[in-house]
Amino acid sequence: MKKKINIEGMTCGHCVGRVNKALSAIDGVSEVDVNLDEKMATITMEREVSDEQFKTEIEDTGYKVVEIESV
Ligand SMILES: [Cu+2]
Repeated sequence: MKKKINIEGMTCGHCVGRVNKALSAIDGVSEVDVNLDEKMATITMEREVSDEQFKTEIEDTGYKVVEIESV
């Protein structure tokens, strides 16, 4: 299972690191790839994680979720 999350507000490698760390810490997430240029996080999950949980984690870290897409 994969999800792509469009995130607003990341400006540098430090932001990417923070988002990556927050997403990786979610139970059920097995792989995270954050692309700064595309403003996109690609998440691989070993079980279903709700969009709401991703949204909460990202916004608590200080960034904004624009869209979450299951792929
Ligand atoms: Cu930054």
